[in-house]
Amino acid sequence: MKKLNRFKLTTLSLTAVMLAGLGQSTFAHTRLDVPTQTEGTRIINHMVIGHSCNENTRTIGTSVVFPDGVDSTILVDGQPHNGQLLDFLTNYGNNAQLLLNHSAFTAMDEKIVNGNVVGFWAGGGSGMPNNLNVATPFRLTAASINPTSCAKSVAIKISVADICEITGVNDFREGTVELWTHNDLGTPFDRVSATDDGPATLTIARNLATNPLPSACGEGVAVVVKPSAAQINRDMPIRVNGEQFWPK
Ligand SMILES: [Cu+2]
Repeated sequence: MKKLNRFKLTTLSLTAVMLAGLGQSTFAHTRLDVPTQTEGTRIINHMVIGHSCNENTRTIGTSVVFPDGVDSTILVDGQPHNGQLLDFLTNYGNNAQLLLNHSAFTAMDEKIVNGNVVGFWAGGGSGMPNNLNVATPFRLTAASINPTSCAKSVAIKISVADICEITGVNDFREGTVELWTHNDLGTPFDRVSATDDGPATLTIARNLATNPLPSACGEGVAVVVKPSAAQINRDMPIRVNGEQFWPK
């Protein structure tokens, strides 16, 4: 009898802790564990899924896409830049290495285009319930900022789709998928949102001690890199050996 009471108490306090956690995670989007890295540094970062598609769903897979830097949109203090990404970053293109991790999903792989890792996916297994989080680990190298540029920071916009039900694009809706993507590219993967608040951002900060701004730069500029619509359409689907598993 005594034992039972203690068990009941423990269950009660566990429930209280879970409820408190639930309230918090409702507002947590899918974001990088470490959203800002100094240029040239390499760390093990994580893409953290903060909640499932809704309270009654489990996240059964995730698809992540980095702008490839080839046909990406580059904004400088909000204005389109007509040159190349090389004007601001000297070694961008193959900066991520997915780490094998079976904690949440049974299958995973990198997405490779022209020898570069442009994203990764993970899926399979019983998935993540709404009240827990998943942290997918990957080694991430922050590219170096071109010393001749005026960039004080370069924000890389990472698109993510967290999948709760495998559907075609026509059945993307509340409960089947969470799209942490741009709202204005014109792709089937676009987030429905009034503001462009979807993607997870990696901000690469200039190391002002070892790579000071040229004197002509003044305060420096903030650069943003977004994927093209063509790249999102190419790289967001999950394919294994050429066969597409999502969307379908
Ligand atoms: Cu959220």
